[in-house]
Amino acid sequence: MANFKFPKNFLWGGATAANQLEGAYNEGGKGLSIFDMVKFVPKEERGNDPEMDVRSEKELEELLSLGDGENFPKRRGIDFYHRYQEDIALFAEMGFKVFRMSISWPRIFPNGDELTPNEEGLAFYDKVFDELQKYGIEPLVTLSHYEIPLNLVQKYNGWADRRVIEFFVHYAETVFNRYKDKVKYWLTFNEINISQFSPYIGSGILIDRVEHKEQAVYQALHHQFVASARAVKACHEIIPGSQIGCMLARMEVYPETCNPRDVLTALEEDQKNLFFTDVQVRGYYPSHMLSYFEKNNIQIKMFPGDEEILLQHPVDFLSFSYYMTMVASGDPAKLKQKGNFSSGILNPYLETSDWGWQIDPTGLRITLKKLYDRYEVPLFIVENGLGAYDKVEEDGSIQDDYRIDYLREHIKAMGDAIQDGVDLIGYTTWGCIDLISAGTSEMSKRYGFIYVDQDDYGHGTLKRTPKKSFHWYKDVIASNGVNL
Ligand code: P53
Repeated sequence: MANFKFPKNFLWGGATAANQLEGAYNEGGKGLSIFDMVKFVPKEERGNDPEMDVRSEKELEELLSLGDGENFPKRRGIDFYHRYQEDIALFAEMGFKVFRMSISWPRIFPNGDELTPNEEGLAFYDKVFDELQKYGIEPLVTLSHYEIPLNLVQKYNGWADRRVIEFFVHYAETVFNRYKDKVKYWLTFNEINISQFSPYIGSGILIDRVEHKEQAVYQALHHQFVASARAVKACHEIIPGSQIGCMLARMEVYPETCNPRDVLTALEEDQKNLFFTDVQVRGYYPSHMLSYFEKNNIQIKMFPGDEEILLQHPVDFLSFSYYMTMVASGDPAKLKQKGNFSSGILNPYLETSDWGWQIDPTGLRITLKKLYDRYEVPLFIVENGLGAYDKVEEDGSIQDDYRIDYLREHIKAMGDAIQDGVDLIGYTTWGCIDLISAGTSEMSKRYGFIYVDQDDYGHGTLKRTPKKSFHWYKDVIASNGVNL
């Protein structure tokens, strides 16, 4: 028996995103999204840069001319669009209390800037929410999970243009009104900090169109902060009793040594990561960031009323993804390497996943304590898990003990943090059913409790098979975190 207790109404479940799951990218009147344009690049051919970026008009035009003969895995996802009933039945069998998903913005507004929504898109999510309701599963819905309508990129350079705020708020109000009786839990932007790494995925910016990259990214983020606060306001007005949160890719940073220079660098990297939640939870720009802007010649253009809206409409809870921790050094010779977020410096105390992500359950406890100390609002872990290669045995089973080990240790760390006094309201593991990787577009980087028969090139029957971890997680939920 574990020596900790999860709260009675703890929200256990799993997490997904439309762009990695639904497929049917051109069905039901859906417009193109930014991730529909990202091609699969085999591992051997990948450079050091994140592969998910599209940088220029020219690159985009080339991709548009390729057509479906090329390999665009996010266009096909795992066909949840046609198989949602079967998939939700499996989530229900595991006992999910909550299911995190996103609405694909271009399913509702194919071009992003029109006034009238696409009824077929709205009707699809009605069916999904009704199906969840049938089993008593609460939806937790992300408004924007890397699904910016492509037209907004082409016409406005994405969030760099202030007009996009109005389009987003109109989209948010449309779905709040439509689903007000079905959805209580919402998130505004998934991993809002990702723009620091990929301006295209986070903010829909083609970087060759701007002169000063950081300036454009932080201006776009300002627009996103304002849009997020306005969505919070609208959500509370339209859906009484609703709860809406922000979402951060949490990057806990350790100093490489106790050399104060390393400690200072780690602190500064941490501040840069927490800047986002500082704005969205506290409601104003932190002074450390204003000073960073000044030092780097970045001027944020604010309109009258922006500061008020941020201050008056902070989020109800803070949600985050947690996969790994980083190590920072103050030694300029050890500059952080680029590429899929993994910092260049290895932590000798930690093991690494097949994708170089450093596995750190204790880091989750540290992060929970730190976030709660800083903000004192409810926390929600909306992504965590192990991307791994799975092997189908001759008898058809998948023995994913490595995944169970990973999740068990992280759940223990959550239990410890709760005992330490942290207010944690839920936990949704990432990719509860195998789906397309955000970072690499691989199908073979699997996170799920449910195996999906499909390879990186789209071959396979798409058959769903519960893995060993499926039965394990079912017991975790049934025992409210006691049987691990
Ligand atoms: P994949 C990088 C680092 C941490 C989280 O990622 C990240 C990324 C982007 O690759 O994104 C989140 O699929 C994201 C999900 C994504 C998941 O982490 O690259 O919110 O959409 O699938 C895992 O292994």
